[in-house]
Amino acid sequence: MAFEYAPAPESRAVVDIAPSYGLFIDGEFRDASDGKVFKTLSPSSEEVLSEVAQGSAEDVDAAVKAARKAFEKWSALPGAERAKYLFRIARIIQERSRELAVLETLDNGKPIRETRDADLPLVAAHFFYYAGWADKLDHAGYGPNPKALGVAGQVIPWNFPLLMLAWKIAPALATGNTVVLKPAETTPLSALFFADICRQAGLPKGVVNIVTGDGSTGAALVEHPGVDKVAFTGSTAVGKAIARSVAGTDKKLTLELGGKGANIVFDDAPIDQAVEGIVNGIFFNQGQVCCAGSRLLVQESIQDELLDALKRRLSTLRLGDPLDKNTDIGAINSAEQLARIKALADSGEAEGAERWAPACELPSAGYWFAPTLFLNVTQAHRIAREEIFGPVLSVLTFRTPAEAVAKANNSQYGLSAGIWTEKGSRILSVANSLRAGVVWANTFNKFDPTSPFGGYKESGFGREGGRHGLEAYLDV
Ligand code: TAP
Repeated sequence: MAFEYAPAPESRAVVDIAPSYGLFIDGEFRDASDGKVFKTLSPSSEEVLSEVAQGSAEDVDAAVKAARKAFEKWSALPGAERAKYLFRIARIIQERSRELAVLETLDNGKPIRETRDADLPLVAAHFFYYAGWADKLDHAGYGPNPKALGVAGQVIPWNFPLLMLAWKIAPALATGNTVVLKPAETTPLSALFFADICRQAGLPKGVVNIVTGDGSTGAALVEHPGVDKVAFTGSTAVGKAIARSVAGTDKKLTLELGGKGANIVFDDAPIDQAVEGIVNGIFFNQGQVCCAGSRLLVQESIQDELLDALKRRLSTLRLGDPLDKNTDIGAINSAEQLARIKALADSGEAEGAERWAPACELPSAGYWFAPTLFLNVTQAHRIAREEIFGPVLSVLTFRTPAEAVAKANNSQYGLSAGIWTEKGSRILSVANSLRAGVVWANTFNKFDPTSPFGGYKESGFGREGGRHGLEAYLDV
């Protein structure tokens, strides 16, 4: 692993971060009602990037009222008119994508190569895709004149801050809803830049409101009686608490929660291609991906060959400055998340799995974790059962396809899986037996706005993306 830092060519000078930001309510930035603020920092350097308003219950109330007021006109606009705003937002995102990519990398810690080549193109694509639906809702298969639900309260996590915002806001606006969105406490900045883009696009006041804050701000939003629809992405624990708080109300709810994806490699798989897919499956975004391929299931007969190739490949990954275009592994998003990853990795060793990582020197400032493999993992180990949400791969073996399916399905989660084989018939039969919302064949972590995404079991319910993603925001 190489650790000589080239000076970051994607200079942070392309983004102008203000020393402080307010809440975006009714088309204006304003301070929190009680004047409270919190700091957001760069996880790769621990440098404070900005101070952000901490939204109170009173602020959430003001945002929901603004969204309610805006709803009447927004939902009554012809779909083609709403589409114009969404297309405009999509184009501005494309125009400002370099600035947004650098901003996201600074606030989140993920490599610029990912924000530039994956996050930002997908964000724009999502707005373009749902802009295209806005005037075709009568043809979406939900009968004539499907109606918007009203005010959507949306709570998102820190792992794909702008992309999760796009997944939530684009379909909500296309279908005529208005929104109040709460970004994660550690990554509020791209949502606030998005608020500025809404102003730039001339979006009517109150259609999009951004209330920054911590979990208490999220709870105030979810519990607000003026919210008609709650959309949440985050941990299964918080998702369960939200489901309880929404129970007994007439709020609609969709939950996108955790995962423990199985990446299954059969003995006829092309090894080099599979190794790239395994690396992409678990080390993309430092493994902080709900659908990460965090369990490798490898057929016993090719175990040695595959693991040798995988170790060689891991030794070439570059960890370091996320603004360097050559960086493969960036920083972990927060000190809390790093502590969670360390604790679970320690449990792997304590329970008897064999830990392996390439020779690796971690930067002294910031939050870092070396790409790590665990061998000789059993299904009982915590690292095989619990979501680590970090760059840690648990390796298990199997002999037959039936055993692979049984092990893959032996999880409280059911979000994603991958299959590596040359046999098309095997892809179809294994995919049909997997209880996973998304199954990739001979690839991993491929996203497209036209494809529905979501889970089974404790990974949540409801689908985002594609035509199915409209249903979550329509009274059908
Ligand atoms: P959470 O703690 O669940 O946070 C997610 C969001 O909910 C954040 O905005 C958070 O605010 C807010 N929140 C916290 N407590 C709340 C409450 N009681 N009521 C309402 N909102 C509340 O998760 P995290 O630590 O940010 O993210 C890691 C976890 O999220 C992982 O387990 C991962 O699996 C899951 N995740 C799942 C997906 C999908 S698509 N299934 C995607 C990303 C992440 P603060 O940030 O201020 O705490």
